[in-house]
Amino acid sequence: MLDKCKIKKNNLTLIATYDQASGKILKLQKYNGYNLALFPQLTTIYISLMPSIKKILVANRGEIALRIMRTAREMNIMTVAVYSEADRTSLHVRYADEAVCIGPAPSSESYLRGDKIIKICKELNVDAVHPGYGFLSENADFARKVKEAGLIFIGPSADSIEIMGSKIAAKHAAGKYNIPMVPGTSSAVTDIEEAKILAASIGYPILIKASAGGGGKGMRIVNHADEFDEQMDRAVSEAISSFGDGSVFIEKYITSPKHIEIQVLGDHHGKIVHLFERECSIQRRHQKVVEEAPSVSVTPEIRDAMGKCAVDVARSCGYYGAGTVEFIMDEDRNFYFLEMNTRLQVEHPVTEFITGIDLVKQMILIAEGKPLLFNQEDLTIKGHAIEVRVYAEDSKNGFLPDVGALRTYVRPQGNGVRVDDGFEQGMEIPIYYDPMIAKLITYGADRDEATMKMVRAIDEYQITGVQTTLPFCRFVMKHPAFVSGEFDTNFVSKHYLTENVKQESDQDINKLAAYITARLMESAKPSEQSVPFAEPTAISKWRTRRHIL
Ligand code: MV4
Repeated sequence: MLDKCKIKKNNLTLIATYDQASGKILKLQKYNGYNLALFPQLTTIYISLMPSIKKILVANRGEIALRIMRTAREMNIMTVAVYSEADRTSLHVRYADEAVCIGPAPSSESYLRGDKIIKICKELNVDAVHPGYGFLSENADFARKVKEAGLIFIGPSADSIEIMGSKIAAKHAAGKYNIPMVPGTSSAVTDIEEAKILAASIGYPILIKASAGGGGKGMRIVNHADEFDEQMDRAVSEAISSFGDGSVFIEKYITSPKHIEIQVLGDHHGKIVHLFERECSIQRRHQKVVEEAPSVSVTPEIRDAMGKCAVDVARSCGYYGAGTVEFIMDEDRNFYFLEMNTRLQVEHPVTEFITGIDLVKQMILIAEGKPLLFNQEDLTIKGHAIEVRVYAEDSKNGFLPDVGALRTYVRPQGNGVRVDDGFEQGMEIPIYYDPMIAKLITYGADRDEATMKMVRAIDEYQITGVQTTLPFCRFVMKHPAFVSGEFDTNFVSKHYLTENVKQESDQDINKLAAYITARLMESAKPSEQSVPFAEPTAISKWRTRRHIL
């Protein structure tokens, strides 16, 4: 929809022809006929035409929905929550100014129903949608439909999401710049014999990756040439069944990498900056458990080089909004671009601590068309932040998912401690969604201080009713490999499973077990359900150490 409007600015009368949906000016003329569109000093007028956001619908649940709403409230923006039937009593529902039930518990019938969400936006006069992470956050089709409905998608363009969603398209785009990539094919494998010749020249082991995969999904390791055909067959058929796209490519397999990612922010005016790195190597089955910023393995020189590469990757797809460029770094500190995540990430708070920048606020300002008000040189790292993810999983028993209610739930507090969660004492952890209970983040002047704060905060955290990954997180904080910084993506298998517990069974079986347990608990009578009260573990033995002198 095109519109014209007259603007008075600095004693000038201007006529702007602009596209209402995007707020973009197509033509800007002085009242007496000059074409002013080429005058960069008029960007302030350009900006003033962008719609300001008064109401945001958060298309997500749990901690991230709350985290987004908190910033919205600080910006005097109204919030709308959507929730599934399983989340009726959730904190994000109570925090929002308005809330709408969008369907039954399964995500496919609720949080993934983009059509329903857009309809609600129209009915409730919503200006913008924040997708959070997961669910619809990297769905290009949803981003496109939001825009077509005249709403603002608080995130990148649908085209950027699409390019980065295809790992082959992403490599292709990034190929326009001088960005280091793991040796391998730059396009989809079409000729198996040709691919085998390449694999032999790169050297085994190699990885076959699905173009539509990412985050560790759709990867296959090939250790020897004689497994190549079999693994290729499997990779292609898995890619077809999981993603509906059988394109795969091959890469040299870096066996002990560090996972380092760079946070970027880009505005609608072509400015892109990076907010340094996050170290995310400590993960289990591609699920991150401990993240920190900055990384002990990144020198100022590497940081600068990696940051520039990340900005170039973002530029290669005309990126705006918040995004993360993922790299792996080998033992010799060579780094390679892997993929770009076109969303706000779970671990974004560590970057917020070390830069002092509220990433959600920046996302909203960017979506309003405002220019970034800082330059790369203005950004510095101050202190050190560590995040641990508290999952309802039994880390002392093969990380089996645990279900149940939070019988005791007392958060740690104090200087440099942040807890992002969506639960309260007494609440049931729904089985339908990610089992993350909370993110615990600590901030200190340096890595030692942040680590010590983390141990203190973990010890203060009182959770009973479900088993959690807190003991594992404490184990990590105290482990010499973590303390020294000499760890990679194999940390858990190298130091934890072998040192502690029996090997876990298949994840699908775990999920099934969790489901059956939940069903059994539902059918149990309330009296049978109640468990004897468990004394929460306290950090002090004060009861036994009171003195009468
Ligand atoms: C790799 C790799 C080694 N070599 N690519 C996993 C997540 C996805 N973004 C890509 N991943 C990997 N790609 C090559 N050529 C090792 C991993 C990897 C990994 C990467 C980051 C964090 C954790 C990981 C755990 C296992 C494997």
